[in-house]
Amino acid sequence: MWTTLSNQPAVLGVTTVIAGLSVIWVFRKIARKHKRNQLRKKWNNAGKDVVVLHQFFRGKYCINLSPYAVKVETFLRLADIKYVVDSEIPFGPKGKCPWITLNGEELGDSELIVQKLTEYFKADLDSHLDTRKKAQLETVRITADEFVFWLVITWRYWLDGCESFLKSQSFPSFLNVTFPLFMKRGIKVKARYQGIGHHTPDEIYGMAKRTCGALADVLGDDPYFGGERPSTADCSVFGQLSQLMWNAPGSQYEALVTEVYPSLGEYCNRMKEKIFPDWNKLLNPPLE
Ligand SMILES: N[C@@H](CCC(=O)N[C@@H](CS)C(=O)NCC(=O)O)C(=O)O
Repeated sequence: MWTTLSNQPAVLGVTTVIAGLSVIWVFRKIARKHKRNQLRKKWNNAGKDVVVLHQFFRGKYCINLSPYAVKVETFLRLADIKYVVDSEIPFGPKGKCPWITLNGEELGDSELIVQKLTEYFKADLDSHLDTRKKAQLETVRITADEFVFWLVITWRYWLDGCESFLKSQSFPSFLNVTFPLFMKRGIKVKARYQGIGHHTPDEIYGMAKRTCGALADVLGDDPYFGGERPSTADCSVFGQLSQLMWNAPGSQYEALVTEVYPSLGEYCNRMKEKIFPDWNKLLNPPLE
């Protein structure tokens, strides 16, 4: 026996605490599963071919803090697909936000969602583009979804410690304190794995500036990346740029689209006005 009589109460105490925490953990898991099942019934009753878009709560200036949620909502509107929003369960089958429920089927990942909706609703936003332009816009989309995203979140959550970002959200006070604590560390680790986290803040800003410059050059004098009409790639670019435009108040990252490359800021406003005439009403709190 490895315990002695003198440390038996301590061992008993630790065992009791572990057992207590395990019971709480199991109950929380069951409660969550039950809640999700209840909500699932509600989502399944949204109506045939009505998309339930699961995403984070709305922000003060931008309709979402997730660029991918803005992307999917933009696509839904451009494709004229009926949808309702759920913000109770923002993380989906792949542990990421956003995700959708369509006719009882759950689907994660913005890109797979857009592909599925394009096929299912026969809603091709790119039918006016030739093969070469489509290919060019696919590389623009990948730049936005897979590179701009990392630049922005590395700065937002780690380098800036959530300071500018929190000004753009209506979080309850306890979250304003706890959110930076876990996000700063979490994103630092992820950014290191991705690779971007090994660069200096100046190098990361330099990359963001060059990428925004390239996007501004691709846009040129056109109103949208798709030319006269927004394309699928516009959903992604708008999703990512919306984070600089509205979720980075007073920062040098916001200035990238308002001062350094103002055509990108004008583009954001153009997309907002065309696709979300009710933008201000969607905000939290709504703007009159
Ligand atoms: N490739 C995914 C990325 C989604 C994603 O990374 N969403 C973020 C919020 S903006 C998220 O859920 N992060 C939580 C995590 O990575 O654990 C998509 O296109 O939907």
